[in-house]
Amino acid sequence: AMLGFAAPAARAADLGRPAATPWFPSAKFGIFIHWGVYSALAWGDAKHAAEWYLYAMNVTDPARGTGTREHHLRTYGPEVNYDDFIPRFTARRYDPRAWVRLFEQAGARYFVLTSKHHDGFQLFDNPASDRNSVRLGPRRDLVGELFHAARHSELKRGLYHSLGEFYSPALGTPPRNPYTGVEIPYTGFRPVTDYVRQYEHVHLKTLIDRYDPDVLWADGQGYHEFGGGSIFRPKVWDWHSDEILAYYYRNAADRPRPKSVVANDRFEYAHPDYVTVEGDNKTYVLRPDPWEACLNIGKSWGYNENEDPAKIKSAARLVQLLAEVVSKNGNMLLNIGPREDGTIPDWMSSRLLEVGRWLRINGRAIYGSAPWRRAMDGALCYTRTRDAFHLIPLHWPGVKLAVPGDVPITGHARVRLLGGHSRPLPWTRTADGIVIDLPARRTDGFTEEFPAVLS
Ligand code: FUL
Repeated sequence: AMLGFAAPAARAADLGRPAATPWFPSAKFGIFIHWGVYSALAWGDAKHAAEWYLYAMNVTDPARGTGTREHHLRTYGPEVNYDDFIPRFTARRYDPRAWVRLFEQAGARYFVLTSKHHDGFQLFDNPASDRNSVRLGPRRDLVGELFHAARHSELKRGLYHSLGEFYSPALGTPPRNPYTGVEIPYTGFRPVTDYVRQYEHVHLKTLIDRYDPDVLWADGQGYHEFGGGSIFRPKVWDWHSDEILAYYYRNAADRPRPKSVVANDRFEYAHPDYVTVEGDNKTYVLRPDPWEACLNIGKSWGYNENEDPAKIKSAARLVQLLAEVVSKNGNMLLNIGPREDGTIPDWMSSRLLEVGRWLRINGRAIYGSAPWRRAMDGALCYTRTRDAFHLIPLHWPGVKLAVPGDVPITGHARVRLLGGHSRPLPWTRTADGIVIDLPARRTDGFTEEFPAVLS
């Protein structure tokens, strides 16, 4: 017989991942930040979020949405190019300490800032390109300042980095004036012959060396040929991400106290640390492995003055989504889009503070929790922690909460409502399950639309 001895699959795949306690699956809630030159244009159309402005202004096919193209022509005229807005991205009132305080008050355990989006503008200096916020526009290291401000906080620090770019001479798709088709400079660009190794890898290695991120959130991996008016062309690019990820993990492992770091699933590397599920109206499913729902308060990731107020989610809705995602073993990465000057609109920060207020009372059922055998029944979610089982009705159920008979409430179990009302609630077993008597009114200070937690 053959004595085959195959190395376990995980060995080949682990790329030297550090042996440190993973923080990511317990963190549950993070803040995503989309900020860049597009924040100065601050405009999205029905089909394009604001951070896609550079692309959207080039769209000529009405079926794909020419709203931004028309808006630009109307507002600025055909001579003004996207890069003319680099000086209007000022970060003038950027207060990274205030951002960190806000994220902490929101109850977030990590953040992920765009170090570069698809427009190719970097929020940090690097040897591969001058198209960045240190050389141009704000003339500040926007990444470094936020990481520095958070250095003593509990927040884990992450970076979103788009591998591909809409238009780049290095990709054979230089930018053109959308209205004349004439080729225009790609401000700050320095010619390279190998986009992946001389440019993208230099960015990522610089980010790892200089900022030591806890999360690397790649994106734009399939968008390397945005140009010529067509996107999502067949993939022709190899990002050699295994090299970068090995470098990233080694950086986290080779130190007196190795730390756990994660990379998302958009590196085109076969063994991501977690899977991302993006956008609204997604059907979330309970998954055994770490995953993350990223979503927006409104519709656009980048700041959009044209945001439809009817599409802005309430704080209660955001908490409902958080509870659902967590009951399904996921994290929620909730996005904000600061203005070009670094201020965060009130309608964003007020919602974050509401989520934080809810988490201060109910976080016991969220942070560090694990899913139960079912995520939810109807509008009732479940989580469990080491010594408690948690029921999370997505909104106030009224005077009685009916619960299926198989939930682990047995014997002399005591059920308490978190927030203000500490007495155990009477419950009885009926033919169909369990019925818990609730106080006549909510005592946790939230309106009926908010989830409640019974532990
Ligand atoms: C997508 C991007 O195209 C969006 O602009 C946004 O950054 C979202 C989180 O990821 O792939």
